[in-house]
Amino acid sequence: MANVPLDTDLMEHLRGARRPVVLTGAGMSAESGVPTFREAQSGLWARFDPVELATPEAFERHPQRVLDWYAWRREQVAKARPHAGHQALARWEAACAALVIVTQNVDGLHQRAGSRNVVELHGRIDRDRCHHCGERAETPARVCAQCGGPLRPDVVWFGEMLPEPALRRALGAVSEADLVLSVGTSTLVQPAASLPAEALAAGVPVVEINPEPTPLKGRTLYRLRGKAAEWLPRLVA
Ligand code: BJW
Repeated sequence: MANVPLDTDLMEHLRGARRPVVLTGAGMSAESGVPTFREAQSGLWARFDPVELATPEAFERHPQRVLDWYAWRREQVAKARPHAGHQALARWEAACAALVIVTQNVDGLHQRAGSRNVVELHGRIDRDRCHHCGERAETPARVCAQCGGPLRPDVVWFGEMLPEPALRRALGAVSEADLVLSVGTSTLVQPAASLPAEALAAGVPVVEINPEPTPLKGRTLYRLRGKAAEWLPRLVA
């Protein structure tokens, strides 16, 4: 928990970091009221089948079912507000312009807290794009203005490639990082999960903030058990 004394090595890594990368997952938004995916009781996948809702095949078979589910999730995201952890990361970026946030989250909460250097690996839930040609929809509509294809949320579903520029930026930032924070992610979904693993393989310190264990392991891993909104303001004073 957040009242345990901080390891001196860890504090030195944090204070000395010149090119930090922060990887965030659904747990980062949990305290803002956005549900995670894989938690046993409260996770979305405990109540809904991802194969039926978060794959291109599901959208092709039952488009309205998928659109209705995303409309419900968009309402949740619209109500959410950034918390003290998001704000701490925005302050860190103000003090360290090289900081990069690589997020798997689709909710835009980092930007709403003031972070600018944010790489979105899994897209954005508040935008639509064409399922056929990929063109983003600028105004609400059902079909694409370019090709007439069906519009869908601009997120990355299972079996789909991540946006190439975002993945390239994330890989580049991690390859140059001198510290990686992995916050609120189960590190189960590829390729995002490989980012902290690559840093550990290169001997770069990785600080993990999570109330639960994850598969990450390595000599340079520091595990902080607890929640993002408790730990981050303490790490980034
Ligand atoms: C707290 C907290 C608090 C709670 N504070 N912490 C190699 C091997 C095996 C499989 C694959 C592979 N490569 C690709 C795959 C397939 C697949 C994959 O990885 N599957 C695994 C499940 C096995 N990956 C893909 O399909 C990806 N595409 C791809 O790789 O293309 C090439 C390819 C395709 C097919 C085959 C091979 C190559 C695309 C992945 C897209 C993921 N999409 C989703 C939905 C996004 C849209 C939407 O929002 O609807 O993205 S699924 C979901 O998982 C969402 C998340 O971004 C993502 C990651 O989840 P995350 O963020 O880690 O959340 P949780 O819930 O898992 O964990 C939350 C954590 O927070 C927990 O640990 C809690 O304890 C913690 N927590 N409260 C801090 N307050």
